[in-house]
Amino acid sequence: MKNFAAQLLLVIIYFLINSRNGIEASTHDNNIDHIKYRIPEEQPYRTSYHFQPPQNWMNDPNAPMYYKGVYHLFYQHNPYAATFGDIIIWAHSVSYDLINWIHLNNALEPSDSFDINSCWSGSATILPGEKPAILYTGIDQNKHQVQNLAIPKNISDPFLREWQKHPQNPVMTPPSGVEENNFRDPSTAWHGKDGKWRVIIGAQNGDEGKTILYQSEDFVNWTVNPNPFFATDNTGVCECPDFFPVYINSTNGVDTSVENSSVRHVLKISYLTKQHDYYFVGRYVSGQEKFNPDVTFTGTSKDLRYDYGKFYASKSFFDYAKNRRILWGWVNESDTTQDDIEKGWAGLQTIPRQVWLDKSGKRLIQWPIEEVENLRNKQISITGKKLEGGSTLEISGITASQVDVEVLFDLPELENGEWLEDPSEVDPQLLCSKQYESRSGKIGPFGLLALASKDLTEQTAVFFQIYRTSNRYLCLMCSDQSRSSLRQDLDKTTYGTIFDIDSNLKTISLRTLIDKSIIESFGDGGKACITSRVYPLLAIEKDAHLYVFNNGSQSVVISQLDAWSMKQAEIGHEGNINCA
Ligand code: DQQ
Repeated sequence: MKNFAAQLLLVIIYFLINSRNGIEASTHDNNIDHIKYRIPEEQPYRTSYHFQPPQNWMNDPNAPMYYKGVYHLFYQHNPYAATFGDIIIWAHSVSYDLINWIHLNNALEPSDSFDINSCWSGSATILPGEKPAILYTGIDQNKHQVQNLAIPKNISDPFLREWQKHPQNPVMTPPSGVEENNFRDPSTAWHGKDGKWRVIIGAQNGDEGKTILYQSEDFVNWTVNPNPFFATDNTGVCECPDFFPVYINSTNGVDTSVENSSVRHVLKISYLTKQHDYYFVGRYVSGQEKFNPDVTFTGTSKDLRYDYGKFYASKSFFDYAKNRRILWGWVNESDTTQDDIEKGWAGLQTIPRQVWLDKSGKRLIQWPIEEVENLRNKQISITGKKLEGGSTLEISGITASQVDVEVLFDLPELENGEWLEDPSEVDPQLLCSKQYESRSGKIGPFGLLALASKDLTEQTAVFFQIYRTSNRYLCLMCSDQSRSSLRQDLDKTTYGTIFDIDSNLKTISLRTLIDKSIIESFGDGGKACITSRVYPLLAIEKDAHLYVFNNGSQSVVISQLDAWSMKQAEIGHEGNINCA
């Protein structure tokens, strides 16, 4: 008996030691079968400064707004599981700086025939007299999609904790020429010069994806415009449309209702069949209630996207406190559903981005909001360091699993770039699929190896490579997840995009926000963005490393590199903040 007790004790001690150590294998052990997963409570992948609900599933950001000194974020949430569910509600959090968050009670839950089967996405509009109003999609008792109105119970509460649904709901039902189950996601409304409100709704009819415009004088009674505001073929439903003006010559944001010669307009559509957010710069023809994009949708890699990685159902708002337009986007998982369930959560929001129109007038620039810099802690800097082709340099002394890194590379003569015969034929994602060591690059590939293990068996390479054609220069930007984890069951798609660069370009910048299982990269000052979700087995916590590398035949110089370990954001329930 004594013997049995001793044996039992040994088994328990063995078990405890192994579960504490988490991963058993050494960093040189490539055989996945020998690697034991960390116990879920240790949560090495839960982010420390990105917005996440306390638990369970999150998808689209909803109704972001600034109201009486407080930022609001609502989001699509399954309160019961870490998977998308039959019942989706609006969860609600508030913040004073868009980085530290207080979770409040749910704002909208199914309650009436017009939303009894879920409260889907929608947007906020601040009505005259500083009165916020929300338009959202209800899945009604027949499982049809309808639009509903909700207003705060008490507008003197800056947290806007309680919302009441309007007695005239639904305020919009599927019009003719729109499928009953493909009519959703009202945008923020704008106020026309004729005093009427306008809002667009995502829709589909057969092969045609479209956005439908409604008008109203009182925000309750809405009339549909018979002609689509914007339409494309073979794209599925146009989810979560976002429509807003941008200044032609300023990084400042502008209120959604502004329409004059200083602004252009942007329409963003989340195409269901593509699962990407595409945007179009163009002209809003207010008299005809139409949007004319400067370039049409091609369904190829030429179309402009906010982000070339995981990023969907985004929504922007005008932050009148700081005169800027802020963009939120949902970052989906690359992990398996089973692992999401075991971790107990799924879905992130990006770090909010400021957006403005590039000087070229052709594309948007995105940059992490300045408030994220308040989390910057220990700093490491490198200046004037030459990186010969084939070299790798570790950026040590920072917490590589939780870091903000900005690198400015001095470029050699662009004439030395790789020749590209016909850029219109290029699929950047395909071009990125070759790993950087086997690329025969001249200027590049150079960039960062993020969330890398010491022996580099795990790494996510975020890099540039410069190309030239007969009349212009191009930069390929890639995020290669193929070696992001020793696990085989993850989505490891490699992402990429290619963009024009100025023939006089002497430097190019790369900023990357790394946070446990997310890598958000901003190329060339925010011209191109790629967000990745990665789940390394080895490169976690103290075993994560960060490197800068060059594998082109030409050397590049790190003109300036700054990397900061990032502090944890304070995200938690009211009265219980501290747990991200
Ligand atoms: N997510 C919502 C819909 C929207 C989709 C449902 C986009 O309203 O079209 O959670 O991700």
